[in-house]
Amino acid sequence: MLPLLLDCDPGIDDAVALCLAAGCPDVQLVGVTTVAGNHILERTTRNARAVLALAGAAVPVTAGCDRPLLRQLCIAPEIHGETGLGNGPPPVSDVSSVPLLGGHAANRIVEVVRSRPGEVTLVATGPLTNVALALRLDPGLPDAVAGVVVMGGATTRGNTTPAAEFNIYVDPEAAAMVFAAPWSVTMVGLDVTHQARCTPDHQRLLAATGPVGAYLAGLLDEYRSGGAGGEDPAMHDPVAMAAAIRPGLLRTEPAAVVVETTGAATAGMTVVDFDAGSAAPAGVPVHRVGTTLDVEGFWALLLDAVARLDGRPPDGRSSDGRSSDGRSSDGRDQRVADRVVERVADA
Ligand SMILES: [Ca+2]
Repeated sequence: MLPLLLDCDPGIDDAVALCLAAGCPDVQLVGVTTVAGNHILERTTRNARAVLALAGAAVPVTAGCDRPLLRQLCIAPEIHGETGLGNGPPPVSDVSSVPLLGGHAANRIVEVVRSRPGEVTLVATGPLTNVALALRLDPGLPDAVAGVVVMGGATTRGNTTPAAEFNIYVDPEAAAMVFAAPWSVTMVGLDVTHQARCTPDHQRLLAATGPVGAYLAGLLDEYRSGGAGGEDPAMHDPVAMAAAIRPGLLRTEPAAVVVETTGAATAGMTVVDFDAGSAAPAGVPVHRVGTTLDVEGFWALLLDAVARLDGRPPDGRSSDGRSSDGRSSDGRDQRVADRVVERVADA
């Protein structure tokens, strides 16, 4: 079992990442911490608990920073909806099955990692405020984690400004601290997450698994019509989660990464130096920057995890070959489903 701690700001794609972790049989989700980002902290915390409740995962949640280290918070309701999970009702109204711990997320990160030295993988899918504070609290944290995977940044172009991706843009100072720390971050940036687009076929397969998949498919409809402007939405946070669970899905290259904090037009830009990756000067951490994703392997992992949460076989079909909503799959669905089954069988 892979012990995994998720720091997140749900957020539609965070919700999918949470379900991926909760449904993956070889992952032990040992904690969830929340940060302000896609929405205000109160919302991201409530949303995390609601998604975990939907998934039937009573993983304790700890709230963290309600604003970036130095800057004003900016949130993204135009992309993630009025509630941070679209504009509709929450997936469950009673979140009491998912405990909300007292204390601060930064302390919780240190506590969980230190409780199992060398074992816990930290995945961050929001602004890096909590993680930066955890590094300040415990400078030895890099030696105590098994790995750290960050959804953030880009090697080419941003999505919030021409230079910056949202998570890094919201709190560039925190991100700069995280990338300057003496650990090797697996950076899952836009260059990789844009390779995993959620097509209508994928959405139909998700919807067919049962209530959890149907809820996520509905959220992805809002993602598609909102921030994605009608295009197939990129699965940012789930790709980072998948890279933590199955590192082989992500091809990476070593690189030095500096986060721009002072540029008038470039604050939050991740300046990725691949040339320095193999010969970085002493004291400059070498990170693993994602370049290519095994897209079909990613979808196989995600659909299998959600199907497990819904108590369904991975392809969403019951034994009579019909989809779980009673309709026969059309040809395209069938082909995607067959590939998913093959991939799951290979895994
Ligand atoms: Ca997020």
